[in-house]
This record gives sequence, C-alpha cells and structure tokens, in this order.
Amino acid sequence: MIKKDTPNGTKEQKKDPNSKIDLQTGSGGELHQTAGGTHPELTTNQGVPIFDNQNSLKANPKGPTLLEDFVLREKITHFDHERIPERVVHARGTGMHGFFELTKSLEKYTTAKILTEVGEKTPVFTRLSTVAGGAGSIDTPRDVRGFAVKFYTKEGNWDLVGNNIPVFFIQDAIKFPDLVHALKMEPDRAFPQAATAHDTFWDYISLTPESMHMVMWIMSDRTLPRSLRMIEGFGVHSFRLINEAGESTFVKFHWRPKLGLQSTVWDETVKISGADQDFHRRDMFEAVEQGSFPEWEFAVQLFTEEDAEKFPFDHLDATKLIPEELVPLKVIGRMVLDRWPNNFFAETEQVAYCAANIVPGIDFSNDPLLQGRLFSYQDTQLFRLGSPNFHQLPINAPKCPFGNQQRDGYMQMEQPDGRVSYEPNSLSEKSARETPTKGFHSADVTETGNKGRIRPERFADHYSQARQFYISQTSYEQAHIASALVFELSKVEHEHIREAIVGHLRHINEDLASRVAEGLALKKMPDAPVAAAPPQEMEASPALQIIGKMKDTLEGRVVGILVADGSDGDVIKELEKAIVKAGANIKIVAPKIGGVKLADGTMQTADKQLAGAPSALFDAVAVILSDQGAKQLMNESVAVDFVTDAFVHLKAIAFDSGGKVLLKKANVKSDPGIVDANDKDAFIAAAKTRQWDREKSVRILA
Ligand code: HDE
Repeated sequence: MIKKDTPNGTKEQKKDPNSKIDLQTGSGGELHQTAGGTHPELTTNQGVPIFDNQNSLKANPKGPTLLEDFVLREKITHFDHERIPERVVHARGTGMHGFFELTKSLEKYTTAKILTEVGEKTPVFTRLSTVAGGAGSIDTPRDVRGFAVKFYTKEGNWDLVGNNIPVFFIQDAIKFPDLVHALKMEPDRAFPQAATAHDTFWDYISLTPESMHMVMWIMSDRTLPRSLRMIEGFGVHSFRLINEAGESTFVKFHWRPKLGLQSTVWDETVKISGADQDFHRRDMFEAVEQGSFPEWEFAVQLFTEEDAEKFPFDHLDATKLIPEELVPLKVIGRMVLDRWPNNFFAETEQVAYCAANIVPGIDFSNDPLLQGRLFSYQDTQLFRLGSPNFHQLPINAPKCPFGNQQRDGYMQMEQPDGRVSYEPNSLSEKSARETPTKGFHSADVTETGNKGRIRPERFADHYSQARQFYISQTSYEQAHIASALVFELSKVEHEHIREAIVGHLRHINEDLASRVAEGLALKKMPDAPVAAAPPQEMEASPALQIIGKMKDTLEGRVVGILVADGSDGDVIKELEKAIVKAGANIKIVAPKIGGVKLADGTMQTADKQLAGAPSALFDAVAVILSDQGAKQLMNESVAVDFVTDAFVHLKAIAFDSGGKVLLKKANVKSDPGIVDANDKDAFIAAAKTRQWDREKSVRILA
C-alpha cells in the first residue's frame, strides 16, 4: 500500500500524540498555487522564497557560478554537514514508537509509577539493532540484536538498554573497547563487515574464557532471527527496585515476543542477506503499516539479597543468567509498537539511549559491566550528537514537565527567562527547586572493603552456564551450534586460535569439542586450559531453547506462491483463503511483475518477480503450475532454486500437478512437509513449523 504524499512533498505527518512540539516545522513557507496544485512555498532556511531550485546563479549562460548565490551555498553547505558519527556499536537499527501498558502492579517492591499504575499506557520509543556492522550494513548478519526501550514515564525517562541475549561477553567494562575492536572489521584491511568470523574476534575470545557462555548463545540460531518481532529482549544486568519503606529487591527484566521465538537456518540467512539487505527493517515497516503491531510481554525475575547468596553463581556477573527454573518469570505488562517514525534521522538516528536513565523506585546494582555503561552512554551521545542539549531533541525530551538551571551550550533551543540560573535562590518564585520527598533516591546500601582492581571470587566459573546452555538445546539446535563454530573457525587463518577455542569447548561438552575438532580436521584434540572447578552443575533449562519457544501459529509469517501462465486460479484462491485465515500474508511470485494469465483466462497480479524473490524470503511456499508453466520453469534455474531452497531450509511446500514436476526437478523427497495443495489443513500445520528431521538428509552438520 503506497501512502499519498501531502502537497509539501513529505508523507502525511502522523502527529505524535504525546508531543507538545510542532512537528510541522520545516514543511515549507506560505501556500501558493502551482500547476500541480496548492503547495507551500519553497524557501531558504531564512524563509526567503526560492523561484528556481534547478539552476545555480551564473555570470552568463555559459559562465562560472557566482559566489553570491546564497541559495546554492546554503543548500550545498547543509548537505555537506548532513551526517553525524554513527554509533560505535549498534550503528544499524530500526526504531518505532509504541506504548507500554502495565498489567500487574509491583507496588510491594517499588514506588516507580510505571511499575505500579495498572492500565496506564506509557509512550515508548524502541530501537532494535545489530551490533558489529555499520549503519548501512545488512540486517541479517550472525550477530546479537540490541533491544533498547525508552519509556517516557510521568517521572522522567527510563531507558532499558538491553539485548536479545541475556548474558554478555565480558564481566568488566574496562574490557569493552578491546572486545569491540576485536569483533569489528580488522583495522588494516577494513573487513569483514558485520561478521565475527575472523581472526581478531576469535583470538580475543580464546584469551577471554569468561566469554564462552555468550559464545554458546551467539553460535546458536538466536543470532539469526526470522524477524525482529520474534526476538526476546533482556535487561541483562540485575537492577534494584525500591519500595515506599526504602527496602530494595533485585530484578532482572525480560521481553517475550507475542509471536514466539523463531530463527532462520544459516544457509537461508546467507541467501536472505543477498536478496534483501533490509529484510528485518522492511518486515517491521510492513507489519506496522498493516496494523499487525509487534508486541512483547514484559516480565520480571524478583529476588532478594539472601536468595542471591544461595545461587551457585554471582548474579552481578553479566556472563551469568538466572534460570527461569530457579526464579520464575512474572509477567507484569506488555509493549506494543504501533507507529513508524515520521523521519528516520530525526528519531531513530538521534534517539540517545542511556543505561543511566532511570526513575525513582529503580536503581542500579553493582554489576561492574553495568557500572561502566552508566558512564559510557552519556559520553558517546555528547560526541555523536555534538551538544549537551541533545535531551531537547523531540525524540529524547521527557514527556513530563522538566527543567533546572543548566544553561547555554551548543544548540540551546530553550529560552529561559529571568535573571536567575542557580539553585537555591531567593529571587525567583518560578525557578525549579529540589523535591526531597519524591525525588530520585539511591538504594540504602553499605559499601565496605579495600579498594583494588579485583574481581569477586565467584566470577571465576566460566563454563557451568555455557554447559547448561548446550545441554538444554534440542539435538537440532546442538548441531547448529557445532556447525556455526566450524563455519566461524574455518574463516580463522591461525591454527593456534582454532585449537584454543576447541580447548575451551572441552570444558563445556566433550562431544561438542569433538564435533568441532572433526569439522576443522584438527590433527589432535587440543588440551583444555586450566579452569576453576565449577561450584555446582547446572541442570538443563528448556526455556533456553528456541525450538521449544516457537509458537504454533502462522501469524506474522509469509507464504510465497509461485505461479506462471496457465496456473489454476481456484487452487490459488482456496490456498490464499486458508493461509490468510491462519494469520499469514501471501506473496504471489511470478516470472514477470505484471502478473500471469491464469487457466481461465483471467489475470493474476504478482507481488514479486521471481528473480528478486527467492524462497528464503518466505516461511513456506506453494508451487501452483500448469503443465505448460512447469515446462517453462524447469529451464529457469531461479525457479528450481526456489523449490530446492525451500526444501533445504526445511520449509513446508504445497504443490499441484504442475508444481510436482518442478519439485521432482528440484530433487524434493516426500516428507510430512511436502503437501498436496488441496490438503490445506496439512499445509497450514506444516507451515507453522520447520521440518527438522529433514535436515540430516540435506546437509552435513558438524
Ligand atoms: Fe552498549 N553501548 N555498551 N551494551 N548498547 C552503546 O551507545 C557500552 C552493553 C546496547 O539503539 C553505545 O548510543 C559499554 C551491554 C544497545 O541506540 C555505547 C558496554 C548491553 C545499544 C555503549 C556495553 C548493551 C548500545 C554506542 C560495556 C546489553 C544501542 C552508541 C560496559 C545489556 C542503543 C550508543 C541504541 C549502544 C557502551 C555493553 C546494549 C558506546 C561501555 C551489556 C542495545 O555507549
């Protein structure tokens, strides 16, 4: 669906219902009549109307351009300054507006209004990102996804800046610049972009055993999400909630997608990256445009200091998670993203998250990774946005009243009046004062001990939870982890690095280590490095699987139907009806974008042209062809690949008699996912899942 543009040339402005700022600024001067209708006047930034925006001012028709052309100078100068530094990590991101609604009060634990006022809808801006690549990199590398939410609460902005993985690579913030330098493109050759499959990353990991738990997560299909609507989110660190009596309780925050978890398989991901670099951003855009708003449950794990003492790990170590079996999740709300930004730069690029933005009733823990983050975000925004007044940008400004005596600085947009710019003062009744009763209070904790560059003893166990993660996976997921490790390490040129990683794997699981060693054709099994004895074996936690958390639904999925001239319109229509009823979208794929002539002579329009729409872009496919259509497509490698790929990506395939011919050419073997197009129920059931058992017949896994 293409939205009609408004006369000023911009897409119709969707007014931010919560903003007091007029978003119309910059849309043009006074209205005037033109041949094309009524338009605002095009003006310079000084409001001077422009009569010719196509020709610069020249000394004569063939002469040089004149320096006095302020219209040209202003336009080019502004253009020259359009870019700002991209984020040093998480540069590629997609942001959306929405709301958070509390469904259960945490009144017993906190005074924060956002966590106590049931039914209240708090506006949010959420940015989902990849980590390693630049702003223009692909949406689908094997990478962690950032999950940053800015809640515009009544008591100020709360930023929960999390990831789609509940743990992190390192335990202490001082290591972060090294980690990021190692994982980004190598500095001399400037590649690979957005990929960890290279020497410097794995070299650093091999020397940083605390990262092995995170390595298990990033080598799992969690880093290959099918859609950003199908990822979980985690606050990662422990935070504190503080109640009316000043008592504090530890909390971990979780987001759980309404559509369930779903990932792609690696070969599919690689093909998606080629076919649609904006796969995830486009999916989000289309979902919001269509009114299928991305939604997550918000849940907490609550525990006391005494509970924490009994855990067989230190919850202040960000390389550890708290298994749901140990502290169950309590669902307390939901987030719905229902509004696409008006402008990418103004909102998604300029949004400035800060892990230190919290509100009364919530506080930080002593997690040393979190403590470093509390400094880093404000610092990076000052550099990126260039002024201490970045909080005044509409996307960053609180939606509650705010103000103080901070003044001036680059790009000050406010015009405070009066002679007073300090507090306390006796000269102005209007000026803002402290509010001792309801202002932000830190948790009342006592700190003792000796200063030093030290880590708590319990941080020394680096493998127990990595082991727990691995044993919690289904056999299919374990095979994917092993294969991902083989893939990544095969791109590592230095043998000693490959061996060192396999050495670490031996502490996690001997079978995994052997599979990877074999996949790399190592001459002998490397020694495992010296490691601290685990305090306690962790039991398997099925909540750590992806397959177990896939939802039995077609909602949010897309089925591609391959057609050609002569296809049976009735079969297509019937199939379409059943698929749409089950909640999925349909894309008709045809050799030509203009569509095809069906068997009954009517025209079927196409959504996608075959060459640009490989089956990797769909969750399931149907191949509906006449004999003549099948004959034609047998000689079209893209059509054969369409079917082969759907098969090797473990997808459901529906076919009719013509389709069957193409399936045969593509070497498709019968299994429960290969279904007659007339058996719609069987197709819908198969399309809801992947045919995991098929995998061993189409791929040699490690
Ligand atoms: Fe970040 N991180 N980070 N990070 N992070 C940034 O801030 C940093 C960490 C996360 O969509 C930067 O605005 C340090 C963990 C997200 O705009 C920077 C450390 C988690 C985003 C920064 C960490 C995150 C960022 C870069 C170790 C999950 C994107 C640009 C102490 C809990 C936010 C920017 C967005 C962005 C620093 C580790 C999540 C440099 C120093 C752990 C989702 O400030």
